[in-house]
Amino acid sequence: MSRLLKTTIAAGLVVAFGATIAHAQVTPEHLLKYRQGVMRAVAFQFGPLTGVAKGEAPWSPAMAQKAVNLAALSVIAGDVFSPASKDLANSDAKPEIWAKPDDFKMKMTAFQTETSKLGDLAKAGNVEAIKAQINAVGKACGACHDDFRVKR
Ligand code: ASC
Repeated sequence: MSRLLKTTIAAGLVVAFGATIAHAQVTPEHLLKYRQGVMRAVAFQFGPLTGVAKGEAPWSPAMAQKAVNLAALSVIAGDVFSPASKDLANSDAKPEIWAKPDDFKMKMTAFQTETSKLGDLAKAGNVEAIKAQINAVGKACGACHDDFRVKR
């Protein structure tokens, strides 16, 4: 296949796919799945890290990757509570998220700040400092859940 043809096909795919996304209707159900998927991804990074903090699992390159992933996911977590998603059924998100946006933003920002610190520490590799920071992240998770997630 010629290079020009390949480029043309690739450009066509980009246009077609882009148009699909642009025109796809984002339903409340999509927003809920997005939110729950992102929060689940957060939990699947953080869960194993809590094992390190408790001394039940060794620090490792895979754990360092989870810490870095978590820092990136925390940024995305800031994008999954848009007002367009506030009236979803079957959600553990409390209405206070949208009724007290400044409080919520403060807690979300704290979560992002703590995970960012953890990501930086993970790259540096001081395990005692990492363990302490994993606990700091857990506190930030819990502080937000206390006020803004339905108890379960
Ligand atoms: C987790 C998880 C949470 C937090 C929270 C920390 O692993 O799923 O929701 O930690 O329990 O306080």
